[in-house]
Amino acid sequence: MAPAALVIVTVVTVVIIASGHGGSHDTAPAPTTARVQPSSPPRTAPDEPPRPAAAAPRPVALQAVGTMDPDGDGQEHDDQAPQASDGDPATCWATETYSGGFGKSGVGLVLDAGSRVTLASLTVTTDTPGFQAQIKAADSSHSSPSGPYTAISQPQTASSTTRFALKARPARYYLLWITQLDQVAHVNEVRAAT
Ligand SMILES: [Ca+2]
Repeated sequence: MAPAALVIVTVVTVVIIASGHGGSHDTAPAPTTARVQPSSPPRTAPDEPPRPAAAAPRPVALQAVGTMDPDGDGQEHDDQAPQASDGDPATCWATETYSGGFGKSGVGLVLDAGSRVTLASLTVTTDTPGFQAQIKAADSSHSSPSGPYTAISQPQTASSTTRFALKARPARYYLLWITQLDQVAHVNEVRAAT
């Protein structure tokens, strides 16, 4: 091949290569500019009804004012009763001591709320756990510390701190009714809440 022809072929080849690369940079697809939509609209607050303000527990002071011993002599360390509501966890009302077995349907501690109130819970603390007890309330129509009383909790075996859930029932007088014990039961403090 003549030198001139070789130059022409070379130039043409360079032009073809250059044009083959040309334009390749502007063929990228247009970027997607659409916003990503959430799959569902944002949640609004759940449709829960507002809680009534009265649902908040409110402490109710109880005064231990007496005892019940219907199967015995009618007394059960009555003078110690106030020590179950004196705010001092070290002092207590103690049942009498039953060394030969309990042998009674129960003995009780009478609690006075001061006025008729519907309690939701009553909590007992003791340094003699293991006795069985339940909570009773005086019939509304007979607002008397001597009852008659109706059970408003399930019986429970007392721990150091025992919370009794109560059936809603307005009453002024409540009874911690102890139905089983090992020789003696102490009630160091009682407290209640609506
Ligand atoms: Ca006490």
